[in-house]
Amino acid sequence: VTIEAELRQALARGELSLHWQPKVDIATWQMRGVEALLRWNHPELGAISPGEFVPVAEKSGLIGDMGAWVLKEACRVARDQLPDLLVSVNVSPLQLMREDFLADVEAAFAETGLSPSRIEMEITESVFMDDAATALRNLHALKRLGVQIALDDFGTGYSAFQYLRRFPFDTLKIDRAFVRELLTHHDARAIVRTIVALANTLGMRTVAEGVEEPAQLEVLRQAGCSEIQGFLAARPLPLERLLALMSNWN
Ligand code: G
Ligand code: G
Ligand code: MN
Ligand code: NA
Repeated sequence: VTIEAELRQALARGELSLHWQPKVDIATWQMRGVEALLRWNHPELGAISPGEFVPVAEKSGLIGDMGAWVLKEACRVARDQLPDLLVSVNVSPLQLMREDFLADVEAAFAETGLSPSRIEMEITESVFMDDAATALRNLHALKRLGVQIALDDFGTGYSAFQYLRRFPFDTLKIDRAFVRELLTHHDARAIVRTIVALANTLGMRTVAEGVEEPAQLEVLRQAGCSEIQGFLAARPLPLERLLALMSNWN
């Protein structure tokens, strides 16, 4: 049996779940939001990482149904359990380009009654590589609905400042590759400072990913970064553990 066939059944069998990782305001240490991260617990193979199965879902077209499930689940949790947090979901470029994408998004909001402004979609800059016109059309449609849009993994891949001019992203997520080298490499520190200054000038929130050490936090604070996400604040957690963490956060 292929991983693709297994994945097709996983959705139906309820083997997929979401973990939640907090985003924390650097100035106040308040929790501002959470990122939903997909997990697959296979009955025999155990945990399979999204880095492995998301590409399979993309190739097989299953990304449409999988993404729709993630969004609906995130909307339900945002509505019922996380009323004060912005809830972020990852949207793959291939998912965003699908013909049924906008209908699925509208259905999730209609069925849950959640305001679209409660949801942020994290999209990587590779979305502009194949069919930039369709990508832009769908991004603008999301924005008109009131969904917030984050540019994920910024600074890696085919990164170009040009992308920041093509669409008014609400949030810029600084890739953890830069954060990892923040204390050891002057160039990483200079790049992060410049990215944050640019984002602030353009009116975008900045979220630094992969923050593990207090000293990294301090550099980010001095750079003017607004939020961090990373093991220093919290790991991605099952919902019950996130709620427990929230109940004695501050
Ligand atoms: O949580 P983890 O570090 O294992 O995530 C690995 C990668 O999988 C990350 O790049 C993350 O963006 C991606 N990912 C996690 N959840 C989802 C999801 O629901 N949809 C998509 N398309 N990608 C996801
Ligand atoms: O590509 P994306 O940013 O969506 O991926 C998020 C992934 O980063 C999650 O799979 C999560 O497990 C991982 N992650 C989150 N915080 C940290 C951290 O502080 N250190 C490391 N090494 N990984 C992290
Ligand atoms: Mn992400
Ligand atoms: Na990211």
